[in-house]
Amino acid sequence: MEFNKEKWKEKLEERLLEKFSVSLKDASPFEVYKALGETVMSFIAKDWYETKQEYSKTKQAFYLSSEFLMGRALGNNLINLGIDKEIQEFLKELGIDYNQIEDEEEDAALGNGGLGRLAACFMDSLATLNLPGQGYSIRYRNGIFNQYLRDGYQVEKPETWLKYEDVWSVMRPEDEVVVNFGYTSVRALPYDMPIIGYGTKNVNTLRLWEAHSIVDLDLGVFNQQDYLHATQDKTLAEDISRVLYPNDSTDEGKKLRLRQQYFFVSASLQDIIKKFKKVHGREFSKIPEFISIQLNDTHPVIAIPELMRILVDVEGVLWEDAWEIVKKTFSYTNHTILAEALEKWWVGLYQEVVPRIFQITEGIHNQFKNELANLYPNDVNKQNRMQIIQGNMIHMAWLAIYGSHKVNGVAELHTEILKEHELRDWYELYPDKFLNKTNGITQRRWLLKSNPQLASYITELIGDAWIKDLSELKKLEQFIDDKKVLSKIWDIKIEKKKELVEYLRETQGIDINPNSIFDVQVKRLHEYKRQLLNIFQVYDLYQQLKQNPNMDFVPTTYIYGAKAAPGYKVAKGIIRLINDIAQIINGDDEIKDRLKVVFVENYRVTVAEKIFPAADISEQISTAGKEASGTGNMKFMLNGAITLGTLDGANVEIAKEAGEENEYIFGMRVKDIEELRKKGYDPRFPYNNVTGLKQVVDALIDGRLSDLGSGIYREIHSLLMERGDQYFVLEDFEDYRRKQREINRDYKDKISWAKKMLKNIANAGKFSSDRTILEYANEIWNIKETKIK
Ligand code: AZC
Repeated sequence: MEFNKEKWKEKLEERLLEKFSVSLKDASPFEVYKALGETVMSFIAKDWYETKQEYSKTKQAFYLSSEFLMGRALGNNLINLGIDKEIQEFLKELGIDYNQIEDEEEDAALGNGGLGRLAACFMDSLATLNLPGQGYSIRYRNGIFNQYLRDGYQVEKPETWLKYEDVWSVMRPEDEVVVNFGYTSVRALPYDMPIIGYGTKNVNTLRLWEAHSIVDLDLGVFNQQDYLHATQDKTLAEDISRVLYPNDSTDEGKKLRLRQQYFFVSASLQDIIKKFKKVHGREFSKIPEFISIQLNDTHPVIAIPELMRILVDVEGVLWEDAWEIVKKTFSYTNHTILAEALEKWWVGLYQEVVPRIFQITEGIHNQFKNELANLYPNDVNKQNRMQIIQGNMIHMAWLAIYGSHKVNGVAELHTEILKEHELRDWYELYPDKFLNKTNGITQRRWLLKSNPQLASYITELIGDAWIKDLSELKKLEQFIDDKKVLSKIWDIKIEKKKELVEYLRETQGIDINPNSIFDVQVKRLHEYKRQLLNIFQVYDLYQQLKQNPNMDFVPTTYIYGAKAAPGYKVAKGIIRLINDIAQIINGDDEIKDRLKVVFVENYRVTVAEKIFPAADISEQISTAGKEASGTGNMKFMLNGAITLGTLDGANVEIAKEAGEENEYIFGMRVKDIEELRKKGYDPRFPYNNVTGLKQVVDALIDGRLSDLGSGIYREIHSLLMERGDQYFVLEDFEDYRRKQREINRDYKDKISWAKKMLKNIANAGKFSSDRTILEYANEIWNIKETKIK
């Protein structure tokens, strides 16, 4: 976008006056933020409108996701419009600090973790690539909770991003629809957010539905002074979009959750079909030619029976014809092999919440049951395993696979495991449905925005084409022996570490040595991600430094950031354990500055933008086979951190791209785990035989550490020692510790370390979400670039 300073100033002043009756020089940072946001909205309005017009004529992909973890929009929008520097400069001239303005924005945190953030990166790539794609979800009034620490334990407080309204949302009452549940109906009111592509006029849309009651107040009741009763209906309806379920990779199975899912899915499909009819009339057989719908995990899978309902009940299409349309329209992404995350709904509940949808689901189930009986007449077990309704449970993943034309995993290893194990029956039945789509991240937010120093240095070296084509980074390899370049990327890393140090001093009052190694693990807290392995190693290291004060050792700071699902006791215990150990180590004067442990409170997108650029080591240490892909691992790599990881998820591909010699790979592989399981794993073996391990594990129960009486340390101890150490923490400990020592030695050689950094950056090209999205567009959705002039 062309930047005209006078015009911006005029608009901004006008907004401030109209909205707050304040002049630019007296406006508060909040007022400037609001007015600036609205000014951006006014400048993109026309392009947004034209994008919608153009897209309506062509095939579109709709991304149905219960989560979009967007983070802040202002900075990203200005960058994508290509006016970020100009705005910063212009505000500076007016005596306004841009950073202060940016900090007025709350994160739009409508997601839990990887799955939600992936959806957000996909939105950015779709718009940047001029692809006709739109997101649909729920406008949760409260996103993921804010995390605070009290005595080292997590406490949750509601997140309130809409408290002062959101400048990036436009209400569209003309597109409101009604969603019918068994017992009641609610209004679904859409709000659109613009998704501004980088260096293009295209502005895509993320549509979020808000729930409202049909009758806001029951006047009859209200007149009898029974106010609570009168507002009951309103509250019940509004509950639907009130709060995001704070679970990552586990399935809650609650009624409200099912209502949320059906609510946004039904509203979205009604919307999609209404728009289709406007252009194509009643030629429903053309739906797959113009519409592709991606189901992001099992959460929106109820869309399959819902489209059947719309076609059969509302539009009068024959069941058989409708089913053909459905199968060609949907595709499904699986994000996990953890059994507890594959959603299953209890028949009774499903029937109560969406009775008509239950009948249709049963119809689909019966149809498939007959197919199975014909396919496998001699294998009743297999028939039973594959049924959509089994006993009194509805298997949403099975419904998804049966009703989709494509099914994908999110990294090569993950897709292979699905095909060989979890979804083996299905892969045998439908080999052509299965494909892999390795995840990616947008380099606009995760390098250009979060690390402007490294971004502009890269541009200085190889030009700026990488911003739209990340494979360009490969050109950096020509500098692998260039000492000047190597020392510059080292210096940039130090600069970013200093910025993080400053931030953590301000927000948490901690002092960190910027010359120490920053070893970082940021992600949701889950046993399979093994934050426990990490902190065990730290505790062991602490003992060694105490016993051997002259040990040759580069000072190291271990940084953690993680939210635990509020009901996940063990995860919360691990947070307490990290903070407990942090307090001991950080408070030990003999250790000062050699070893430090920091738990960053309330880890979220905005904090992540400060952490990734400052990391030296990227901890990706999940039990092999458990992490479907990971995407944080890609953000670290792009910013020159070296992976310390197991061969799990996308780590496998990261190591392959950068060369295994440029990462620190350790621990059991998937096949080692299979073998050990067969043989029988006894955690007492490493416990008794690995030097130092026993004293680390026993610290949980011998009084050296304290869970303040909650009993959770004993529980963790028992999970390891008596209940089989499911995630092989003890088994992998020794190899992990060995790699940690190697890192500490290698870090001293600055040039060879910087070479590793450069190798990682140069080979991060594959992990752009642009590459991922192009694969989806070409191999699943069949959508084409539609550029606005
Ligand atoms: C995550 C996976 O755990 C992670 O490995 C993957 O990178 C990410 O999806 C994106 O594909 N799964 C979730 O976040 N799941 C939920 C329900 O939050």
